[in-house]
Amino acid sequence: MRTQVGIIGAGPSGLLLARLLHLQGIESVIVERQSMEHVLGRIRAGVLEEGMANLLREAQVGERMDQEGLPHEGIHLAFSGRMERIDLAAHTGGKAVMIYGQTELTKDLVDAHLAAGGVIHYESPAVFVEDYESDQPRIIYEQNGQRQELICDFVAGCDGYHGVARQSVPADKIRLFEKTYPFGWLGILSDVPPVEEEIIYANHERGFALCSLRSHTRSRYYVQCELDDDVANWTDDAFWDELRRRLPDEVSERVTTGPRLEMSIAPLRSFVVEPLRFGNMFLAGDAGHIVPPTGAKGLNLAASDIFYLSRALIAYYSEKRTDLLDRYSAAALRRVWKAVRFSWWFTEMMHRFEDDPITYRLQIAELDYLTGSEAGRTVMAENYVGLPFETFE
Ligand code: FAS
Ligand code: PHB
Repeated sequence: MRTQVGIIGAGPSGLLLARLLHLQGIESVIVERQSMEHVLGRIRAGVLEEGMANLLREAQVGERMDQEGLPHEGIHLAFSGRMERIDLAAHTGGKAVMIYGQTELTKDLVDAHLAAGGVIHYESPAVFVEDYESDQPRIIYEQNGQRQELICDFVAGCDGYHGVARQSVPADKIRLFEKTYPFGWLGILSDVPPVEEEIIYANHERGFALCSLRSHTRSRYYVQCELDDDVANWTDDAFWDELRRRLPDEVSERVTTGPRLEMSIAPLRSFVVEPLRFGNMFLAGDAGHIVPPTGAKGLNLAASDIFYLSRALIAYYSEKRTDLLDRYSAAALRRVWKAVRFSWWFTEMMHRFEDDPITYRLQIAELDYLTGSEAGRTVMAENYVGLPFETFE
């Protein structure tokens, strides 16, 4: 089989790229390891920066988000028994974030792409990318137990942290930067009204907690947990009790509890690949970088990668330009590293580090300074709403 752009992975990165290319008449084929049900069953991100929201509108899949999504102009930082609101809009000239689940936007992208005749091969894992340095790179994948070959002009590795695109590159041609954290996040999804209209990030001596939401009737909460913890160790009541212990009293007493729809543990890591281009193969999204979810940046970095990569491929097919393809990796990584830094800084400031009492005092001092300073609030706000995409045309 042959196509213009072969895409590995039908997560947000791969689907958004396929959609943006399709609207410009550029053909693509997506191969996805999992079933559609498995991909659509993932409970992940919930906070969209304006850049992502605008790309979804450009991809003509923003309608349900604009109807059902919740624009948020502030977040709360809870520490030392108190709550401080960061007015995102006031400190960024009116910017906000959109609360709309990754599950939902993935559904919107799949529905639109398939309705437009897009080709997505589910349960068809890529096993290797061959000849990515040539002008006819090939994705070797399996379908119904048979080896298949997809010949392309370009390959987009949108296959996440565990994907094969990156693993098709020899170790001496690629640099990996990784930092792991000694804790994870235990998350619950429950059909209960959120405790607060806006997101709360809580630093507590018992550990970090996060109060988020998917709608006015569906909440998403997290508590920091040990890396070797297990969901089986937690009853719903145990989760709610621990969450409430980590929140200021005036918040804790307002928490509405209920049964889990889902409970899972996510590890925290920072991970960056350099470069993001190898001949005619490009890495985008989690295939190229992972950030701890503290800053809500992971999905939003996939958006900026796809912003740059879609424009580069469109410029190639419409004007035979290769300059944007040449600029992709550096442009994407400049924004990635700034988001990795912010996510690292926010994670270090909000989480409990074992037996290190001075760190807790330093964290409280930083939070007290940051929320007491216009400059500090601006730093938090402009990073949280998302740094701008650079001009790329
Ligand atoms: P994805 O991992 O979503 O998609 C990659 C796809 O490639 C998958 O469908 C996979 O099955 C497929 N694939 C892998 N190997 C393959 C192969 N060999 N062949 C074919 N297909 C293959 N980000 C935020 O911004 N905010 C958050 O709040 C947030 N919370 C998160 C919570 C959790 C538990 C996790 C795990 C992540 C969270 N993230 C969050 C980050 C997350 O949303 C990612 O950034 C986002 O899914 C990135 O999208 P993709 O790059 O498409 O990667
Ligand atoms: C979520 O709603 O899942 C969420 C919100 C903010 C974060 C991380 C996750 O920083």
